[in-house]
Amino acid sequence: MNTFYVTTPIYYANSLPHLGHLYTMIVADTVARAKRQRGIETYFLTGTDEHGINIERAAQKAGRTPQEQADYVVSYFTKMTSEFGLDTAHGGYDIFMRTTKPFHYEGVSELWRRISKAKTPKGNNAIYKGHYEGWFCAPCAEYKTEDEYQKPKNEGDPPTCLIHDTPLDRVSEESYFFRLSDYDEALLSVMETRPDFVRPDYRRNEVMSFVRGGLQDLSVSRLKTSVSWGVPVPGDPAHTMYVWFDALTNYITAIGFGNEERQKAVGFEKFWPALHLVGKDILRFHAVYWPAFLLAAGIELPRAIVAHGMWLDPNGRKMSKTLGNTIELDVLNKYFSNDAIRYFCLREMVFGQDGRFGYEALIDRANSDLASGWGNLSSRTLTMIARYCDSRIPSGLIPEDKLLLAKRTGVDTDETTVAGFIEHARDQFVQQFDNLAFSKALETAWSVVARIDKMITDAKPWDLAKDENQKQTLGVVLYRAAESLRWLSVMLYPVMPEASQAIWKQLGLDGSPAQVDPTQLKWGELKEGAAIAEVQPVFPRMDKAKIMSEITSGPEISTESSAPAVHATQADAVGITSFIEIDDFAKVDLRVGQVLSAERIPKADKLLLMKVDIGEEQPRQILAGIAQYYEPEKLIGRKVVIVANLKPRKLRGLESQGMVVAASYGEEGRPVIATFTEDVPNGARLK
Ligand code: ME8
Repeated sequence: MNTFYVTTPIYYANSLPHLGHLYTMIVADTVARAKRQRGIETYFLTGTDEHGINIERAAQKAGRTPQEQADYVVSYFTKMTSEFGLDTAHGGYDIFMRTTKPFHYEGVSELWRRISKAKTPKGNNAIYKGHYEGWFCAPCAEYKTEDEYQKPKNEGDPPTCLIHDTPLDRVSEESYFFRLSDYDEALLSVMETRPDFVRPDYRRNEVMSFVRGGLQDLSVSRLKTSVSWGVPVPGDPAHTMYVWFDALTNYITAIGFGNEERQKAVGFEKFWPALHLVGKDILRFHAVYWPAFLLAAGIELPRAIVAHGMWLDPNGRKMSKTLGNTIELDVLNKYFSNDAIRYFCLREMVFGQDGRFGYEALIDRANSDLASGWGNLSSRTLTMIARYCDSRIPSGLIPEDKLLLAKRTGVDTDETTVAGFIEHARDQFVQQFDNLAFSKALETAWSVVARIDKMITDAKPWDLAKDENQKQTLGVVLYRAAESLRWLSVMLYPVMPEASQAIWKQLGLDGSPAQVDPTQLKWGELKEGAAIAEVQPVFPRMDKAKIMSEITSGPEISTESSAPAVHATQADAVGITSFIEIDDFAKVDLRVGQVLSAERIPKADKLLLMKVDIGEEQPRQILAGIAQYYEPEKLIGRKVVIVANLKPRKLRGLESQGMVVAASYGEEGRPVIATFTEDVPNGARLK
C-alpha cells in the first residue's frame, strides 16, 4: 500500500512552545498535505516528550506534579496547533503523541526487552549493567564528554555546559548501558549504502565523522532515586529509562509497536518506516542512537532523518528569552495569517541552513510576494473576468477567423507556449518539493506568477475590452491567467491551504485543491462558461509602519529594533512566556502588611508562623517557607507584601490565610522578602 509517515520531534514538556517548535510542525504539516494530495495515505505525528529530570525540575519550580507540568505545557502546545491550523480538526497531525500514555509505556518496555535479549554485530550483549560516573547536563539530558563542556575557572567548581552555560552535575551510579561502541561499522555501512538516510549531505558528513571518531557506550538508565519521572526498566524497577531511549521510541509506539490497540487503530507495518524531521540540534540522537537501537531490536530503520537549521533573530543571534529577541506566538497569531507565516517560514529559510526571523521581513514578504504577487494576480484576473466576461470563464481558444487579429495585438496565439511553461514549472516544483527544497520550489511557483503577470500587462486587457473584435483575444488572455491560478492553487495548497482554497472557490471550482494531485494537472481543464464566485482579496496588504509600531509599543513584546523588554525571572526558568492582561493581574489582591509576631513551628524546619496586620480587624495567620533563611525575631515589625485573596490552606494542621511575597533565586530558590523603603500604611493595596 502507498503510505507515508512523517514526524516532528516530540517537544520537551518543560517549557512553552515557541517559533522553533511551530516551524518543524509547519514543515511536517506541509509535507503531509503534499503527500495526501498525491493520494498517499499519510500519518503525521507530533507531540511532547514528558519524562526526565528537566520536567521533574520544572514541575518542582512551578509547584506542580510532573504530570500537572506536562499537562500544563501540553495545553499550550495544543492551543498553538489549533490557532495555527496544524491540528487534526484543521487537516493537520494525526496524533499528538505523549510519552505519558500507557500504550507508550507498553511499547517502550517491549523495545527494551527485545534489545536486552539481543547481541551486537560484534557478538556481545547489547545491554549490560555497569557503573557510570560523569558530568551530566540536566537541560540537555545527557552526559557530556570533555570537549562538550567548558572547564571551570576555579578548581573544584563543576564544568559548565557549552550549550546552556549552566553547571553540570557529577553523576555516579549504577546504570544499564547500551553497547553503542559495537555499532559503528553497522551505522557507517547504512550511511554509505543509503546516501539519503541522513540529509542534507553536509549533515550526513558530520554524523559520519562523529561515528568514525569512535562511539562510546550509552548509559540508558538512571536510578529511580535520581530520576523517578520516567518509564521503569522492565524487570528492574529501581531504574528509570534514559529519557532519550523513551522519547525516540515514541515514533514506533504511536503507530502500534508493542500495543495491540494502537496496532489495530493505526498499524506499525502499514506506516513504518518514518521520515523524521528534526532540528540540527538533535540530529545525533536521531541519526546515531535511534538507528542503533533499532538495529539491535531487529526493526527496520527510518526512511530518512532530515535535519533543518535553526531560526535566529534578524541580527543572526540565537533566540533566547533573556536576550528578549524571541518571536512571540501570540504576536504572530494576532497580526499574521497562518498562510503568510507558513509561506515566510518555507520561503525564507533555505531548508537545512539557519534562517533569520523578523517581523519586518515577514511583513515585507507578505506584502511583496503575497499581496502584490499571487494575491494581486488572483484579484486582477478575477475582477476582469467579472467585468469583461460577465463573471464567466471565457474560452481559452481563438477561433480561426480571429487569429490574425489576435496576432496583431502581440498575444501569443499558440496556447501550448504558456501551457508548456507552466507544465515545466510544475514538474520542477514537484521535484524540488519532494527534495524538501521548499524555498526553491516557491521561487519556481513565483516564476509562474511573474510570467502570467507580465502576460496580462503586455496584453493590456483593459484596451482589448474596448474593441468588440478583440473579445476572443481578451478572453484567451483571461482564460490563461485563470487556468494558471487553478494550477497555482493546487501547487501551493500544501504551503498555503487557506489561500489556495479561497482562490479555488473564487474561480468557481468545486471540491478542494487538497484533492487534486499536482502531477495530474492538465492544461485546459478549467471549464469555459463556468461562473466565478465573488471576488475577495486573499492577502490584504499589511500596513508595516502601523503594525510595527503596535508590536514594538507592547511593553512585553520585543522585536528586532527594541531593547530586551523582558528580564529573566523565575517564570522564565519554567518557560512562562505568555502574558496576562491587566485584568488578570487585578485579580490578585496584594496588600501591605506588618509582621506582628513570628515563630518557628516544631518539627517543621522550613516553616515560620506569622501574624500579619493588613489593616483588617484581626491580623492574618500566615505560614511561610522561609525559616531556613530568616530569624523570626528579625521579621517582627517589618513591612511585607501579602497576597490577601489566596484561598486559605492548611499546612501542618495550621491554616495559612495568605502568602508573603518573596523573590526566589539561585539553585536552591533562596527567598528574599519584598519590602518598602518608604512609609506606607498597613492594608494599602499594590497595583
Ligand atoms: O529536543 N529553530 O525537544 P525540544 C528551529 N524532546 N527549530 C527549533 C528551534 C529554532 N530556534 N528551537 C527548537 C527535544 N526547534 C526532545 C526531542 S524527539 C524523540 C525528542 C525545534 O523541545 C527543532 O525541531 O528541545 C528542534 O529539533 C526541536 O524544536 C527541539 O525541541
